[in-house]
Amino acid sequence: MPTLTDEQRRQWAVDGYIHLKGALDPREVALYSELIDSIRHQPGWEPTPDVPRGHYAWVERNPTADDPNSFMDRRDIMGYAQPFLDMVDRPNVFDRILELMGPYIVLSMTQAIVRAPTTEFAGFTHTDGGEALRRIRVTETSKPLAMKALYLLTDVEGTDCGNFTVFPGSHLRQIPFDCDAAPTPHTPGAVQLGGEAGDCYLFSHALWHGPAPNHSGKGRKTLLYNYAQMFLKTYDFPTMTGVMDSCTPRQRRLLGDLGHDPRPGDYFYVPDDQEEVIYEQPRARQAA
Ligand SMILES: O=C(O)CCC(=O)C(=O)O
Repeated sequence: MPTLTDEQRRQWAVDGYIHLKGALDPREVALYSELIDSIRHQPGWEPTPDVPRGHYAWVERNPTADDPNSFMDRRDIMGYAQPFLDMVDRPNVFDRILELMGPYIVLSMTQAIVRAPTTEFAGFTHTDGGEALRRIRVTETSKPLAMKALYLLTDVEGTDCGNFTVFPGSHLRQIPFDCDAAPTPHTPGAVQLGGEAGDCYLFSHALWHGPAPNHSGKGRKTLLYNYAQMFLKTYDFPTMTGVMDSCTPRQRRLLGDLGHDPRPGDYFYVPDDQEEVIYEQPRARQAA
């Protein structure tokens, strides 16, 4: 069953992202926001000065954990609380992801980010997936290699408020750059998106995007769930631990459990029951 409107399909193809309004209700926004505040006090993976850009190190607690508006970038969040796991295949968003990506996918990473209000952060933009994936661009009729769902947990009004910033169409047309001169949230063509707490943006890995500076006076909170075609290596698998027992069969599959011991061919050729598991349908044999 199609879950995207014609306009959303157009926006995905032409702009490389879709804005879903009201994906979370106010009660959920409050719940996830409080959970983000609480995980700051617990150990986990965060960027630290001693690891290269894009890498994460184990920290015992966020350095400014007592200030919920301060910067945090925590990875692999599913183990902290069941609601983070529930979000993996949340129907009103995951249905759309399935429509865009098809059923042969895995969950590649989870992340909670707070962009602190500060004059010291200029924002940045990038494509996802590091140095190699940036050089690979699919056509507009192709399924995406990877994509993210970004959930806003705070309202973002105006510009330079930590806005999620995009260069519409850049998923199809590479922006020429060198490492010293990547486009910024103020480069011509950048669009600093506004939105309300509870909205979700779906965007392609190949879209130039990133956070704008935040001069709003309050922290901008987001949750991110990244999905990839199964044959791609995932960001978080080596650290995804301890949650399998709380998962539904579909969530287990999305976390990389193929239902058998590892063997050559895994992830490139999918298990026979992949579509039944991912679409949560009864197996054809059982139904017959
Ligand atoms: O908006 C943000 O804070 C960063 C989101 C982002 O750049 C990403 O998910 O790659």
